[in-house]
Amino acid sequence: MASVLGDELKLLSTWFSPFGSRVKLALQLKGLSYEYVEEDLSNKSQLLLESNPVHKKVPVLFHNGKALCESMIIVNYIEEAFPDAGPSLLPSDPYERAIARFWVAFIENKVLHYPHALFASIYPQCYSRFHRY
Ligand SMILES: N[C@@H](CCC(=O)N[C@@H](CS)C(=O)NCC(=O)O)C(=O)O
Repeated sequence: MASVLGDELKLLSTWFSPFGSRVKLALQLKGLSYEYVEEDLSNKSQLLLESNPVHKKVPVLFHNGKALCESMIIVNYIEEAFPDAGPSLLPSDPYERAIARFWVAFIENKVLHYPHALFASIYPQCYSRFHRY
């Protein structure tokens, strides 16, 4: 995998997170090397609490030590911060890009949340008390 000179990427996530997998896929498609740190959501690390104080959720991507939260924001950031690495994650045509974003929203609302909700009901200790499930 290509590493961008001087850039250090670290992903904080957990193995079952579809949102973390989304970021892993983007990094891998771009050919960017990164350090992976597994988070234990039943005993959240200081790193997670400090880097995502609003939601306290994974994934969090650290780029040269700066934290980014929310998987789609991270994916868009990867695209913008590394335009020359690997293929573009979205089509260049604005209409095609809008269509791709439509399907991202569809998958987010209709597909991703179901296995996630099931997992949350099995392992409630991994999810916030005020989580929407
Ligand atoms: N909208 C967030 C969702 C992230 C999310 O729900 N992460 C779960 C793991 S799959 C989490 O960290 N849960 C911990 C909690 O709810 O306290 C994103 O896209 O990054």
